Amino acid sequence: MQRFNWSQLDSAGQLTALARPALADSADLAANVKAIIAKVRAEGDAALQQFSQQFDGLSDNPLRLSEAEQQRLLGLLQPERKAAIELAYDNIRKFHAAQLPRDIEVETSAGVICQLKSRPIGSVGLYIPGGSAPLPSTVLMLGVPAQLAGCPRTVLVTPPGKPAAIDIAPEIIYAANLCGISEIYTIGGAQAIAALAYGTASIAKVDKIFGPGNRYVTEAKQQVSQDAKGAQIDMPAGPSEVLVLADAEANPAFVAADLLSQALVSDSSTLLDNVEIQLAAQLAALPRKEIAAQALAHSRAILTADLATAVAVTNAYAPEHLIVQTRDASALTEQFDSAASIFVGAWTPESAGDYASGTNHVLPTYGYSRTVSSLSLTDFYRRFTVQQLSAQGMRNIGPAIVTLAEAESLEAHANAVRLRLAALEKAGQNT
Ligand code: HSO
Repeated sequence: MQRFNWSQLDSAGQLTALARPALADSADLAANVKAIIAKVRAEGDAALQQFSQQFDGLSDNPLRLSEAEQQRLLGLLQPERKAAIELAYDNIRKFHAAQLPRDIEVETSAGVICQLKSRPIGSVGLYIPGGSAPLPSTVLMLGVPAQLAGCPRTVLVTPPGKPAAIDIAPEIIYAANLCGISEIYTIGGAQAIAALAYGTASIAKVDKIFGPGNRYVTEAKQQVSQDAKGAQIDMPAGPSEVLVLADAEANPAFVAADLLSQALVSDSSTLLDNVEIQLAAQLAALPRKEIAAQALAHSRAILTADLATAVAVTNAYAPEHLIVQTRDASALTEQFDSAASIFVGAWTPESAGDYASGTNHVLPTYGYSRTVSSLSLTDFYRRFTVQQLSAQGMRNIGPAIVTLAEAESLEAHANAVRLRLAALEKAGQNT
């Protein structure tokens, strides 16, 4: 871990201490992804077959995972995993069900009725990473809100297992089925995003694509979202990040365990020392220690003069996950204005929200949480407005509309109202 003493840094040094590692140069990546998307658009299923052969070693990918195959794979699921998925499903469902949007209606002037309505998005596609790290928890984070919103069609895509077999993790299928999803395709990568966005003979196009993925998937999502004929996407995604804010009373072992990802801010140098000792010990015991060691090499510890400065540093960083391990963690929570998801107190590790507390783990990274919200039920709806003016409403606001339209030199807009006001005047004179 790199250590910084905040009060001894000038403003450039403070910016460096909070800088994210630069995302890799993406010129080549963008071109490769563009080519993959173009091929899927031009050749449809044939392109998907070719990419499946090239990237997954599958010579004849059936693309859609049949009901029989889903049942066969479900037979391999261990009972305790099934129960854990059910517990997580219940909590995520409870928390998201409370987010149901409510239509509103307001009479803004006499005879002028305005409504705000929400309706489920027609078809949504969920991208779930597969291979060595399948993410059934992500199926729940995306599938539960899609189910609650009542999206008429929800499809899931996930890369087939290697070597050359359709061995999708049974946990993914079980979580999907709980969320009412049975349309599952064994495709991954940028080609899967292209298929969802534009459709092929076997896979009908969707309106919006959700879910995390590698650099190819993320780049493909960006590209298809910039095309009106493509598909909307959930949010900009980047590598996962966590910031722990801890004071002298925090348990160094807990802090170290939470930290095996990124940044620690504290007003206690003793805590920083003790966390370093714990980190070394816990790292040695991790099965994927090389990966964790690499992540830790980029991580930093920032010592601040007091807790108020620690809060300010945290707000400036705008972390995806913020873990607060201080004496009065709940009270401090109100002071954070930019973290995407906050974990309060010694008994609340990030893993709680990652899996089973009920909150959503699809969150903005890279400082986007200053303005982009965590995924919620509303992301599965489209919102639109309705307005209706009575004759009285037209009389009441028509003259102001004409004045504003004239101020903007938009004659056609002004005319649409003048004409009606004239008709009302005439009718009024005749009665
Ligand atoms: N921590 C990840 C999400 C995740 N957690 C997947 C477990 N599985 C990014 O928020």
